[in-house]
Amino acid sequence: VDIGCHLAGLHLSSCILNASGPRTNTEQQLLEIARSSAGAVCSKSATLEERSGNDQPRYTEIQLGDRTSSINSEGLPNKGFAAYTEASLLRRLRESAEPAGKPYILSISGLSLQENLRMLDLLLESGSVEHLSAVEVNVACPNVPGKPLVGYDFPQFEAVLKEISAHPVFTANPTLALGFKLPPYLDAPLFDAVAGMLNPLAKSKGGVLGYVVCCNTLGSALAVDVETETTVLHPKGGFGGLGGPVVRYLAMGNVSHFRSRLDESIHVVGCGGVCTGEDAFAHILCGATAVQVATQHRVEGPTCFYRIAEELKDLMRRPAGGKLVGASGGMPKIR
Ligand code: RRO
Repeated sequence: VDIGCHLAGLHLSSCILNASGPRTNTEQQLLEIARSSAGAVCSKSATLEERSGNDQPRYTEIQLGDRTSSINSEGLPNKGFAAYTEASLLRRLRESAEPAGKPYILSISGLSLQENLRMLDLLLESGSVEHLSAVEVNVACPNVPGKPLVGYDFPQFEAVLKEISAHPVFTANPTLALGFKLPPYLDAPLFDAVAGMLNPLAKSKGGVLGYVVCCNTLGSALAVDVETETTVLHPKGGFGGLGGPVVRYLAMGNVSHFRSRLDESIHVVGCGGVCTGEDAFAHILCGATAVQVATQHRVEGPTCFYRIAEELKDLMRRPAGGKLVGASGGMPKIR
């Protein structure tokens, strides 16, 4: 059974890959993903300069049955843009990649449009760009104090989409894929509005947009400890981004809403609550071409990519035989 896929011109030997965020900060962590069964390696969202992130405690887990969800307020801790694009890291990733040629996706999350454009300038100038498969622009971090979420501020979002997709690094490197990691949306007019901004950037319209990820964590989640009568997390008044199985149905709704509205040449990557092969298949039925794993990767480690892939293959071998139809815009049948 082949669970590979073609995502925005890239070939992934498995449609299950890691999400930016958990276990993606250090070179060691990225190399472990390269050696794992993940279909691609995706870095922690980079800023121009290294950041240590918000104060501790900034992460908590929520257990419902045997499923683990999470709330985080990490605050964009990362090693800085240079660390994720330096030649030695890219060489070690290539040497460790199993199978060879596994795509490497650089996630960026500049604190301003100018910072994102500056990182793309540096990429254009560097020799690293030829060893990079995709740039995934995160417009959905809920946790940086004083920085409202770009994906919810439509005038700002539209400027970001236009300027980033017009950057010469993409025209100079036609195989370099561009993706955007979106926040979750909750209302049909918002899906219409965002799809209306994304569709003009499609490759079929002469643009460079290859994919979107649906979705980042759901912001403004609040966990409280009833013993101490305090918030569980410290930064930003205790609020953080909710991820994992508790948001899976919302993520799948976002996948389906975007799949039905976006140009066929813009792929949708599902992200939210994927713990099992069945969860991955459910995302694919909603229209996902590939799925990213975040909280479960953090909890289980990179062996999760092998387990989830094997579970998905077992599902595909059923007599009823699911087909991985996400790339062709598959929708679940309406009962
Ligand atoms: O680092 C974070 O606090 C963080 C980021 Br950049 C993000 O995009 N999503 C999230 O849940 N946490």
